[in-house]
Amino acid sequence: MAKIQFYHAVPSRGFVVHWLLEELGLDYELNCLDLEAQEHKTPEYLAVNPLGKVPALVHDTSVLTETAAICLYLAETFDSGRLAFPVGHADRGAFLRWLFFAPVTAEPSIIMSALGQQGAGDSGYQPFADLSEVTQVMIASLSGRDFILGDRFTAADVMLGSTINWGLNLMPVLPQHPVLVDYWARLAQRPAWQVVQATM
Ligand SMILES: N[C@@H](CCC(=O)N[C@@H](CS)C(=O)NCC(=O)O)C(=O)O
Repeated sequence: MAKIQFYHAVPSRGFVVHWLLEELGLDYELNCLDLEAQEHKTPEYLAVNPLGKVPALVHDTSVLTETAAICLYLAETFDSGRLAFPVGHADRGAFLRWLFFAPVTAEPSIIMSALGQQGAGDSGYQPFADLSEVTQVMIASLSGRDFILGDRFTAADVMLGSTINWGLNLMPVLPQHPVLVDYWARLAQRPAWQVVQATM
């Protein structure tokens, strides 16, 4: 079986996938692209991701882009019983909800806010919520629990925690609310994250 090929760049959302690869203890080939040098726009890389964006992952016959899709694929393929909830499990719906909430709803909200931009405004077409609403939902959902699904760490925490770290520390538009700060502090202690952090 061919080694997993992971296409990454520093800094980028590739950190999320890198973290999960380390959590899973997988053997993978790290292809770190230099975005400044436009290595993500070469014909070789565009054959992997025609959008020329990272992260991407190739495993056997599967070519994946989209951070959350890669996380779901890795967690389910390599350790469904630990970092993901399998089909039929009572918590699978909540797991999927939070795995996708991070990149689909929280991340655009954080970016738009950091750039001082309005989305589609009150048109009803904006596919994500305002930052204040997103923040309230995350605080309410994380209150009184160690991880987003309770006491069990999963790939949803890798995705959501990375987004919260981004909004607290890298593009700091989220409030330094103790629930968010403590959640990220808890996640940042994980040995797998520390491996990734050492590459930053
Ligand atoms: N929706 C994609 C977004 C990927 C993305 O925008 N990646 C950025 C780095 S964080 C990128 O490759 N930017 C380089 C470019 O667009 O030229 C995902 O979730 O993986």
